Amino acid sequence: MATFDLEGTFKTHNLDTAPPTSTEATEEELLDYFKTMYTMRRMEITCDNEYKSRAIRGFCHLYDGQEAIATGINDAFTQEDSWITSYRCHCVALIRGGSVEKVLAELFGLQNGYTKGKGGSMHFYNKEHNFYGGQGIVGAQVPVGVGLAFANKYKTPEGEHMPVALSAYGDGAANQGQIWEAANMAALWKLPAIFCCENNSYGMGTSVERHTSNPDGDYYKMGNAIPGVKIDGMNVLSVREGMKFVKEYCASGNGPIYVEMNTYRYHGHSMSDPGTTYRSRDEIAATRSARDPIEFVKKCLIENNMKDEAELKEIEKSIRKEVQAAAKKAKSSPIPPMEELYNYVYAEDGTKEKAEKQKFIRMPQYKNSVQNA
Ligand SMILES: Cc1ncc(C[n+]2csc(CCOP(=O)(O)OP(=O)(O)O)c2C)c(N)n1
Ligand SMILES: [Mg+2]
Repeated sequence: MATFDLEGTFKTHNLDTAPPTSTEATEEELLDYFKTMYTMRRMEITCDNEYKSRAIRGFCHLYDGQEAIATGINDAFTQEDSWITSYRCHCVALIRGGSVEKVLAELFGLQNGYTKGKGGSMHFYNKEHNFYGGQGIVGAQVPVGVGLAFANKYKTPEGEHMPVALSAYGDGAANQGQIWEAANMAALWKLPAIFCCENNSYGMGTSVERHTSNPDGDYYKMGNAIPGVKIDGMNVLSVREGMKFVKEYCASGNGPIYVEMNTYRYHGHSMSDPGTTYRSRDEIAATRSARDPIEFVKKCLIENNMKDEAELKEIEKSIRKEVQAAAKKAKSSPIPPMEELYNYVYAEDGTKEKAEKQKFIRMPQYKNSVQNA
């Protein structure tokens, strides 16, 4: 066990209390964060390679650089808490009941995938772990997340702690009207809703300096009357402690809260963006060397004599092998059968797994469309 200083890693808005200025973490916890984040990193790098070899097609948005956010939130949450995010969702899918094999099989469009090969990169979903995706439309997940917060409040007896509902969105999405409308409703009804902006400094190809009228961003203040917390999203311990604080605030009936995670994305916006036309290679390299979330945890382990450099290298080596093996196994999955097209389209009564058959499915060529008279 060691103590870690969190001074300066939080800012608050409209709050009388704040997350703690230090925390403790055990070797086991830190090692677990390191392994989780390194697995995420390798999984995303594998996606990059598989995309370039055309085994993965379509849209594909990678999360490398942002791993501490999903990891820290997950540690502060239980499976009862709801979580919904944007298209940049592979690593949340992994941590909410997934496996590298299931995530990659989904990206390959195969039957053993997380969503049986039908969702692809942007549409992961896992009801059992209260993970609701994965949305391709910028900002659209936020009102849905407020609906989840409504459900959590509705189902919890008055006065008891509620599960919270987190909607993650980007800095580019943050100025959308639908977020404000949803936040207003959440505040009026005191819903346990967390508006979590993952500020990675860029919208698609536009920096925060260009896309927001507030040059500092200050996304944690955007709820105006709604309180907010800014968290160092590259420090998994800050994310964990900040989100424990935020969760307690919302779960105990105080209403919604805004969170801004300060982070960075290493890859371009998606696989079709090299990511270097609107920012410099030096900026990316400088972030990697000064703020990398995985290097941060490694440093915590080494400086507290919990693990040495060589031991961590060995762990990295074995994770690389595991991810490679998972990719191989994912590729051996069968392709989804034609019938899979009809499943989960319309639910019969909300309880049955198998949905009713759709009467007509329009395929790209009309003559190939499917009739189910
Ligand atoms: C309503 C809508 N407008 C535009 C797009 C195209 N688009 C996809 S992602 C994106 C940028 C979003 O940036 P940000 O919210 O910062 O998220 P990040 O990709 O950085 O995680 C845009 C404009 C879309 N998918 N939906
Ligand atoms: Mg962004």
